[in-house]
Amino acid sequence: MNEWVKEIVNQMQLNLNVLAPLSGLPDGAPTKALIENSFELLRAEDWTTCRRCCEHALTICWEQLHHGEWKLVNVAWRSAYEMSALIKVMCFLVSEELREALKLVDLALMIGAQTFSTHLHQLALCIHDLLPPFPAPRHNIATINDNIVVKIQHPMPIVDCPSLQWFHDECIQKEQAVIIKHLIDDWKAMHHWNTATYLTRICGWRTVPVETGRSYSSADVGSRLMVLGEYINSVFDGECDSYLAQHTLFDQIEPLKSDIEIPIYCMLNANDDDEDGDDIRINAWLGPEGTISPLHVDEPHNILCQVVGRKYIRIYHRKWTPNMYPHSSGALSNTSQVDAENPDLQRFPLFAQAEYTEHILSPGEALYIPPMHWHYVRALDQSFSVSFWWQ
Ligand SMILES: O=C(O)CCC(=O)C(=O)O
Repeated sequence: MNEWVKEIVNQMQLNLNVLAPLSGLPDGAPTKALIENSFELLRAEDWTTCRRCCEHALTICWEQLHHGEWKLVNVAWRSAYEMSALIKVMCFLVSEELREALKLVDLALMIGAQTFSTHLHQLALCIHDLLPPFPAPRHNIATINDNIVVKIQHPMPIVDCPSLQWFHDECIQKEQAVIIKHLIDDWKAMHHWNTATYLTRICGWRTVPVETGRSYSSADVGSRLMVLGEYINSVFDGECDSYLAQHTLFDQIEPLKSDIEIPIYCMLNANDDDEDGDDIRINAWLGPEGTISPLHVDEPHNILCQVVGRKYIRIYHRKWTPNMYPHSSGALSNTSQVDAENPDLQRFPLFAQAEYTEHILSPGEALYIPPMHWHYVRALDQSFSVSFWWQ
């Protein structure tokens, strides 16, 4: 293990601009000096002092990153967090604290500035391999609730993997939500993601954020970090009360990314400079039966692919926005106050006039949602979906 540490320290040293991203830190902030010191102490193999020094830097960065709006945070704090975390990971490795090291690698991947993501991904893979197999749940296969029957009155159009031209003309241009069959038949995920042991073998010891509460717009919403294997086991065992929702899991856990493929349709209308698909945001949605994503809109185009379990979905065209009663506050201004399946028509009378289409999205199906179209989603089973957002 010390060999890896040496190798990574050498790589960091070789990267001459390593400290350059930190130049954006405010003048007088002690963080840059703390990180420089930690790096010197790391090279000198003075692990105890190094650890104290980078912990101090990490605490300062964490505080800076957790006040105010995330998108307004100075990116130099994310670089500083990533750098201090990487140094502390080295200290953990030297003392063989593997789980602590892996958790910090994950935090750095999630909130760092991605200057060292190659190192972090490599570390995550190696550390995960060194840890013992993740304990298996009682139920290895995802459960389908045969007893749930939802009557569909306003079906969505369904197409069978159309040509790019057809998709462009009929869906993108005409802003038509549509169910696409056979788009994801070849994904490895279709064969593997309904077993807990497969998922935990690849990423059981990783750390992820999960949402708690009835839905993200309810008063009891919260979030916490969880070991992914514990989360997966709680879902498969039917004991889960949270939702791994809208998380860029595949940027964090690379081995899972090779189980999916970016749908070809995401090329259409995409930014012309985006040859490698970097501007496509891929989100994971993994959770128990009953998760609810309240009626809301997103700005990007979206293809929501269903891998495991079924979801009841409703779509309202964006022309119905005046009937949707969005929340007035900033973060929820894209979300309706109306409970789509049980609307309070006394409070929200115009909602009754809005027309919708609906579908039970089943494994292997994908749904195209045009920009700013209202969508409501309720999981009927334990479920794993992947969404692709592009502008
Ligand atoms: O699957 C869900 O719960 C919500 C999906 C969604 O809202 C989206 O992909 O934008």
